[in-house]
Amino acid sequence: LGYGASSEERTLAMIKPDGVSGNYTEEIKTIVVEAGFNIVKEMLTQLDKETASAFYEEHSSRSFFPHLVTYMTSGPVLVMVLEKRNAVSDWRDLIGPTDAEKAKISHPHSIRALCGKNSQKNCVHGSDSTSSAEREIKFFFKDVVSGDIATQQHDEL
Ligand code: RTP
Ligand code: MG
Repeated sequence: LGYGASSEERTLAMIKPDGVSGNYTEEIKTIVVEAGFNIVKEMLTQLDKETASAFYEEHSSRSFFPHLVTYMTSGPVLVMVLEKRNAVSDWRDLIGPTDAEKAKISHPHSIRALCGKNSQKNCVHGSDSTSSAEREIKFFFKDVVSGDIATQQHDEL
């Protein structure tokens, strides 16, 4: 594939506070690279309430939302932009279902089975669609777009 190949896709991945504090970062990054993803960007950061609430705003009316914000602000997270063909759906497949307890049974080789605990503490995030990926990548990395590299360089001129 050539420079700026349009078949490459990007997604937003995050190692959540339980994943970082549980020392799963290196193991997860090894899985990421062995699955063929290129880690385009990464950032270790502590989310505040406003940022976590804005990131998950689609869930703001759900009963679990306050717990989600408390969880996501409980410690540092590692945010990554991952790139490969079919990055969005391949990363969702690799992390497994939302409920880590169920993942341990139905998807025992998934990342959530490895380091998640339950339906809330599930150690990793993945964009659920290409449009979510575009929004979430811009949310954390204003200088990275999900389009090809040539377009980015053009925009930066
Ligand atoms: P994510 O957005 O973090 O990748 O997770 P997801 O798509 O698999 O699940 P989603 O429905 O988007 O939920 C976002 C996060 O909210 C927490 N959650 N808690 N019943 C509960 O207590 C509950 N349900 C969801 C989880 O941390 C989930 O990943
Ligand atoms: Mg989601």
